Amino acid sequence: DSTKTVGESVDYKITGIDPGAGIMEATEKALVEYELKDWKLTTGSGAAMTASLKKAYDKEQPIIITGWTPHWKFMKFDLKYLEDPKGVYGGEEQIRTIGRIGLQEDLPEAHKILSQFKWTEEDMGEVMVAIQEGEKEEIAARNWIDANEELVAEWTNGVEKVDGDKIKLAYAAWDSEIASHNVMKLVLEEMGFKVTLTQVELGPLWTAVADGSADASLAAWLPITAKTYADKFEGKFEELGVNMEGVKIGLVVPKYMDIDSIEDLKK
Ligand code: PBE
Repeated sequence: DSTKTVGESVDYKITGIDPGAGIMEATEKALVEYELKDWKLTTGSGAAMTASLKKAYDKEQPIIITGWTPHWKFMKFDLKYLEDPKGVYGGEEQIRTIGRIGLQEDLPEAHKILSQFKWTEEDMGEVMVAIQEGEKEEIAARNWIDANEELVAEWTNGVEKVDGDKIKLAYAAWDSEIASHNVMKLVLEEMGFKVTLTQVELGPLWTAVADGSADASLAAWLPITAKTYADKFEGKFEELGVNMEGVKIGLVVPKYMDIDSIEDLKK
């Protein structure tokens, strides 16, 4: 119905993900900064969000989601970021690898691999799309590693194999992090580690790295998205390096929607 405002057409709803995600905090802030008083942000999960997106998209219905890049949704659907003139979502950032204090002494070879881990949006995209198309996470990771031996060799360059040392990686249930952690699990296993992946929300993830109950995570979107956690746990974790450049979060809509900016939500 073209006589409706955007707000009316989506019931003043932005489809969110898990409550601990940095993008949820940023979106609550956006609602205040853009004075979107009648609007609400719903909570759910990454998987529920993409299911809602698919459902709306198939019927060409309006929907506004909390979105991020890299993510397979941009490869499967024609989507666009809403402009953010107030800069609430902060533009491009990085995904960084974080480790617990003491990791270098206790597991120097893992520390080295994690510090050397760096790939691109395209690399991660291949793993994500394979999983989204029904491949098992571990098989998608295996196939990607087999096809990218040179890059993987850079991560393990100068590393000696170990004999069953245990390492625990914490990650969140987002498609981007499911891809990265499954790849790293196999790489560490090839170097002799016994790897446990634990899936938690973002708050518990940072707590686990800070209190040492997890060894590392590849899921630190900084300097903006996870800033609250990085500030809270300052001095209680080590930054091991940037594992991806040029990533981004924001509000995302299908291209068939006739709006371009977060400002347009007020109309
Ligand atoms: N995300 C994906 C995360 C970082 C990676 C955008 C859902 C977050 O909002 O914290």
